[in-house]
Amino acid sequence: MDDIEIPESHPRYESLLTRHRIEAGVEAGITSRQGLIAQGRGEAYDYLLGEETIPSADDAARAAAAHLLAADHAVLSVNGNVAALVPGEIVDLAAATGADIEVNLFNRTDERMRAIVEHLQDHGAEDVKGLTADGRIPGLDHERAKVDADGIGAADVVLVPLEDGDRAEALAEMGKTELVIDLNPLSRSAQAATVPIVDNIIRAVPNVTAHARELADASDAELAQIRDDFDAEAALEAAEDRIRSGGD
Ligand code: PTJ
Repeated sequence: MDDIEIPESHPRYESLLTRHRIEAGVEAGITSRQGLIAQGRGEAYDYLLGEETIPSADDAARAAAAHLLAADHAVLSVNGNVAALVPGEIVDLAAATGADIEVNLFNRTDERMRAIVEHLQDHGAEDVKGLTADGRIPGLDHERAKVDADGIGAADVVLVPLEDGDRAEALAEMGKTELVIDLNPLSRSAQAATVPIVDNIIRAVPNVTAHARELADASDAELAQIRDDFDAEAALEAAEDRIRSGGD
């Protein structure tokens, strides 16, 4: 999945690169065809947000880093879009926070599960969970309910990027702290999150990693303060305002 040559000076560089990665993900059997549609939805919001990390999303990324560092057992959930867009960046975030990585798919097939696990391993992941699937999320009747009992099943903090709303709600009902990355502040997953990061995953994951590295030596009290200071409702409102006003 080599990236094509797009000059960085191109005004739509990031968007073209993203589209190419999703397209290549579909060709490699990693991303579902529905992933193309999901990308289109996300891109429309990104355009309205100004295709940059807005200040409230940066605050959310810092709060997410604090949650990941303070967790007993954090897991980063990876689907077909996440694997195509930010495979190496997810491995870096796992290394910076001590989190596990688990593949969890809406359109789950054994082939896609294995292709994604291998793709992540090619990007440096050592242990990728998701294939055992010996746990279930209560209240969900689709494939996303299948989790590893010692992975998402046992996690206290879960990062769920580009998720559909019902698993996000079910995880929240299980009492897990949910960190969501979604460009749509009105999506059910963003609304259910303890920490909604309204940003493109391409920018958000490296940003959470940068915050985690910066907070690596922070005390428990400092991490707790950052978590407590974050206001999810205010962050969602700030993102919606930005989308509606189309600027600052
Ligand atoms: O790989 P699978 O089988 O697990 O399927 C994954 C998709 C993403 C296809 C599946 O979960 C799905 O259909 O998702 P939805 O319901 O389309 O929701 C995807 C959400 O991700 C939407 O709210 C989009 O706004 C958001 N989104 C899309 N692209 C990005 C994004 N958020 C951040 N960064 C993006 N690049």
